[in-house]
Formats: sequence, structure tokens, C-alpha cells
Amino acid sequence: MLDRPENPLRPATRRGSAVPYAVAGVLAAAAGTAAGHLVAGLVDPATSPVLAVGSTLIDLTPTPVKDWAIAHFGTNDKLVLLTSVGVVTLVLAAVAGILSRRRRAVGVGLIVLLVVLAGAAALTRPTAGPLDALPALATLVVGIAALLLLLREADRATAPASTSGTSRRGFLLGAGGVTLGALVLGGVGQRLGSRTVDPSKVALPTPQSAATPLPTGLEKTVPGISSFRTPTASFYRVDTNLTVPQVSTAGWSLAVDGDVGNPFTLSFDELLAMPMIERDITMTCVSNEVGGGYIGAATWQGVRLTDLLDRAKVGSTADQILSTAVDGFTISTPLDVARDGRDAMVAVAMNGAPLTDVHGFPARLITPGLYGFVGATKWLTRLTLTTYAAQQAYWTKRQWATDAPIKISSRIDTPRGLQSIPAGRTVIGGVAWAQHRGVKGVEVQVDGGDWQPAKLGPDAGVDYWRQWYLPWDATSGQHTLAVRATDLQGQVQTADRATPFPSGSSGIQSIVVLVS
Ligand SMILES: Nc1nc2c(c(=O)[nH]1)N[C@H]1C(S)=C(S)[C@@H](COP(=O)(O)O)O[C@H]1N2
Ligand SMILES: [Mo]
Repeated sequence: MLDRPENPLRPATRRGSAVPYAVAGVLAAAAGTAAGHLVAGLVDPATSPVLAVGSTLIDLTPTPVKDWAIAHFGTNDKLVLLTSVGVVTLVLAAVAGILSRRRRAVGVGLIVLLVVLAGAAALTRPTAGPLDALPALATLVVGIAALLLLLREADRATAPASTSGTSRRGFLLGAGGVTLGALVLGGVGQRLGSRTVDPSKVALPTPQSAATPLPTGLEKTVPGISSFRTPTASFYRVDTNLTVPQVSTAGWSLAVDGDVGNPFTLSFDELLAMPMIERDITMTCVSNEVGGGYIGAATWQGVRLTDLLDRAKVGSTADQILSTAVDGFTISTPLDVARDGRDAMVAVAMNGAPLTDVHGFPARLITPGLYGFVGATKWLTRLTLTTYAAQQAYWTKRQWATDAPIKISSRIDTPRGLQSIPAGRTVIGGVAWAQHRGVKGVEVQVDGGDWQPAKLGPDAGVDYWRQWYLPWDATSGQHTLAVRATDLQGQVQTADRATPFPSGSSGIQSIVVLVS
């Protein structure tokens, strides 16, 4: 279409002639982004333009929108976000290309604006340093160079005089070259940026206070029930990070400071040299909906938080422990809760192995009984004793609760909602939790009838969940199953529904099964 003879008097209305300009914009953006990705691979993978913009959007997203995204996309929310940033960028780049056809400065200006936004995003991350501007600079230089080159070829290809294929070939060659360049730069950047730390090199000390061996769970006898201990590989993951921080133990340290008489900093080896405890603890995310999957149970090993606090000699004004991760993310833990005798710890191991990168290597906080966002800081690097009035953590600034004990709840694992099962004897089973208070009993209700007591699985302490099951003679038809738990103090799981925001969901899970 490009070399079709045209009416020289009306060049601007030729159909399709905007296409090379749109392509020029898109490819220039791709090449620039790829160059930025490469430089980010050398500096810090998280400063790659699309990632930096994505992280900034996560921080800026109002809580209701974030809740909606988590509810609709679940753990795909990050992929959806990055794809959206990419698509919007490419659409804007296409527009910039088309605008450049008439007013070069406008199109180029739009691209510059996009890069400036990406640069600003990278430079306003909590831990940003001057080097974090480099990916955006690379994006700018390569993006503008590619844009100007392709615009020149687009001009030639669409010029009224271009009736031969030569000029079109020039554009295609240019476009091909820029595409290839983008692929190479992006590919190398991806390789550089995906270097990972190797937690298996850490030699774990023997804990002074070991956990009692975990009893055998019901998973062998009740098919479909959650395993009593969640394997690390299937443990839920929740954090604000688009890329998993890769923290080497070599440069890592843990500082304890703020309102303390004796501030100190520990290297990783110094932390490992302290006495350690090992405990079975079930973690839950405040974003977990009733019946949801943001819960996992593991064995954790680490240094008692109170040992660190005692060594620092906490002052009299502090009411919270503000913990900071290597990327600047912060969590507040109420000081009185951390000191009430529960097994809060700076953990270095999960299920008998060093923490994995996604779960916070080399060290993280674990606070039994509190939702993760107020007690489970991953990639931990600082514990600051301060007040809620003086400093607010990430989620506190976003109006989430400061005091957030995990609510009593229970979940049906088997049968699954809307599952079709054959009539006859079957088993209803699942898990129930009331961390730090303990589960006394679980009851199941079939078709709105009486609450029937379920049988409980083994007990691994009040901070750990309980498996439960109830044999059931299923008759043909549609049935509604519900479950509720009671804690050791006799408090029954409420039927009152609450959303995860601001202090965790409540209500009773109810599922429908089809028996034939
Ligand atoms: N650094 C950091 N730590 C964090 C978070 C985070 O976003 N960044 N999220 C918290 C939340 S909301 C939860 S529920 C737990 C989840 O821990 P997991 O991913 O190991 O299951 O980590 C907590 N620690
Ligand atoms: Mo969470």
C-alpha cells in the first residue's frame, strides 16, 4: 500500500500512511524500554521502566481499587498490572508516532514525557539513589534515537515521490533492526536482572528450643484436605513487590534502633550465632476472604524478637516496632503484642530450610496471631522502636488497622464448591484456625440443619491450624455445606460478614455440592 501511486496534492489523506508512524512510535518505545531494562539489570532490576511505573502505581492505588484487583485477579494481579502498563505505554507511543508525522516536536515531546514519568517513578522509590536514574536515561537516549531514525524512514516511505519499493524497504529494514535491537537488549537485561541468591549456602544452626515433631496430619486419610504442614513451594505469597528482592547475606545487616538505650547492628552471621527457637505457626493474610487460600502453616526457626529488644534496651515512649524491608517497605507491630509472651521471631528458616527468596530471605519477622501485614516483614533489615504518632507503616498510611489479630475462621477443603460427587458415604473436611487462642471445636451444617461436631486432626499448639473432618452420607441432589469454628475460650466464629479491609474478613463459608 505504501508504494501505490498517490495523488500528490492530497498526501495526508492516503489510507494507511499513518501506520509507519505508529509503528515507529511503538518500536522506539520498545527499544527504549529494552535499553532501560538492560541498564536496570546492572543497577537494580526493580528500576526497569515498566517495573518502576508498576511499583509506583501499586503504591498510589487507593485501597478499594487494590482490594478489587486482588479479589478479581488474585495472584495474577501483578501480571495484569504490568501488562496494562505495557499496553498503555505502547498505545501512547503509537499516538506519539502518529503526532510526529506533522509536528515532530509534539510526538518526541510525548515520548520524552513518558520516559520522564518512568524516571520519576524509579527515583521516588523509598530506597532510590542517583544510580536509579540510569535506566531512564538509557531509555531516553535509545528511545529518541530509534524514534528519529524510524520517523525519517517513515517520511521517506510515505513521501509522495516514493513510488519505488526502495524507501519502503528502508523503513522495513529500520523497523527490523530496531526490533532486533530491542529483543537483544531486553533479553540480555532479563538475564542480568534474573540473577538469584542461593539460600541453600546458608548453614542453619541447631535451634536451642526445637519444635516438638509435627504429628502426622489427616492428608493421607482424608483426600483433598490441606496438608497439616504447607510445603514451602505451595505456601501463599503476598507482597507489594513486582520483582522478588534478591538479598545477599554478605551485604545484609539487621539494625535495631529508635527509642532504645543500646542501638546495634548485626551481620547475618551474628544473627545466626544468637540462640534460636523453632515453632509451628500458621500465617494468614488480612486479604484472605472467607474460605480463601491466603493461609499457610509452616515450621519457622529464628531469633526471639524479645531477645533482640532486650539487648537494645527499649525506652519508655515506644508503642510500636516499625520494621523495614530492604526495599523501604514498612510494617508496624504493636510493641505490647510483641512482648506479651508469644513466639515472635526474626526467622531465618522455614520448614527446615533457609527462607526462600519469595518468603523473605535472608530474614523476616514472624508474629504468631497477627495478620502478615502487621507482623511478618520479609527481607527485613531494620527494627525501629517508635510511636504510631511519630511514624506510620505502609498499610497504616493506607488506613488499614494497626491492631490486627487474626480472626477465628474455618474452611472447607473437600468437597469443593460446585463439585459433583457420587451419592453415598463421603467425607467433608478442611482446616480451622484461631491463632494464639487455639481451636476447641469445629462444626458442620448440612442444608441449614443442626450444627454437627466435626472430628479434629492432631494438635500442634494454639498458633497452628487444626484439620477437621466429618463423615457424611450424601444423598442425591443439591446440598449446602457450611463450617464454623470455636476457639478455646468458647468464642464461636461469627456469621456476620466483614470485608478484608480494614482488619480482616469474617463470616461463615458456605458451599454448594451436587450429589448424583
Ligand atoms: N517486605 C515485605 N514484607 C511483607 C509484605 C510486603 O509487601 N513486603 N507483605 C506482608 C503480608 S501482607 C503478608 S500476608 C505476608 C505474606 O508472607 P508470605 O508471602 O511469605 O506468605 O508478608 C508480609 N511481609
Ligand atoms: Mo497480607
